[in-house]
Amino acid sequence: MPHSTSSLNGDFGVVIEGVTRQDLSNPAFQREAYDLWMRHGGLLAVRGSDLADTSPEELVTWSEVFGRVEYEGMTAREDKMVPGFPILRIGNIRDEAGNLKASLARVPQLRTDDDIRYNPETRRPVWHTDSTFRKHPPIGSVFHCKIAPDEGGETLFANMRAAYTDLDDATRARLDGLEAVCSLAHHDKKINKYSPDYPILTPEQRAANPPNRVPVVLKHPVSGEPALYGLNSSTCAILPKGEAIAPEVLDHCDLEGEEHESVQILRSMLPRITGPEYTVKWAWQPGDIVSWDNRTTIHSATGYDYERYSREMWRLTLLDRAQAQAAE
Ligand SMILES: O=C(O)CCC(=O)C(=O)O
Ligand SMILES: [Fe+2]
Repeated sequence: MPHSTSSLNGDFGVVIEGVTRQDLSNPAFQREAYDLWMRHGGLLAVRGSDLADTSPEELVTWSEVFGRVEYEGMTAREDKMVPGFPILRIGNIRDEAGNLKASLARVPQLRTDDDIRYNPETRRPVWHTDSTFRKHPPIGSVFHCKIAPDEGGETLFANMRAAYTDLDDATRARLDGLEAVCSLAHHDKKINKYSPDYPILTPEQRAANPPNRVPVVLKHPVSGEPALYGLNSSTCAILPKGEAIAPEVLDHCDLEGEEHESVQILRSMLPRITGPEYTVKWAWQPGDIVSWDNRTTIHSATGYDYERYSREMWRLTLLDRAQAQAAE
């Protein structure tokens, strides 16, 4: 079957259909896919009738097209990984003993497409950039569907390049000078508040994970294009670039702290930048593989009926190849 390619929302997001497992390791197809990914704002889906049987090896090979696959941290979550591979299972599947075999975070289901837009009252959907609290945040992810619920469980994506470009000159100039302060302690505490069995950091872990600063407007290292960046549950304050963190602001980044009011600069923009002109709702079919770029997109999970349906996703994390080499 020949491939057919279609855009998802204007020039944001693209899907290639009629893809086979063999295509995933074909260098010409890989080049075409990488090029499409770059030209469509860092959101690419592939779909095809035999992709549900994609092996872990094939998925790793495919993921390497977009970045360096991360192997770190595998042992910490061994029971939730595909054995022997850097692949995290996400969903609600269990083994015979009833133990969860995947990482599960319950979120409300979308009632209508109007719920895609961020709601400041409920603070849902939880639109975010992944892991900005890390010294070298991941550049993206590859997400593969093994089992899809009959309804719900979609993943939402928003176009942060267009969201930035569409701002007025004064706002762009203001944001260009800012940094987001992102703290793992703040992140874990926030999750612990609604999922009390989620562990908070020990004093040693807090010392080993000081807050990280990321630009609010990130220049993509390959395309050179700017995009809004730094929205994460770990974002505890927004500061002018290079400005020292005052002790009272630092308190907001620790275990007991609410996020500092400065985060409103970003948060107040969310309803607008998650409106229909910027977003894609990806409804999963088994076999689908989506690659996203954290430097140009934000995303959010949506819920499903966790008692009634099963969902199993395989997730790989992508690191910057240049950075990985520099660190070695
Ligand atoms: O489960 C999803 O749809 C998205 C989960 C997510 O945010 C992630 O894997 O980074
Ligand atoms: Fe995420």
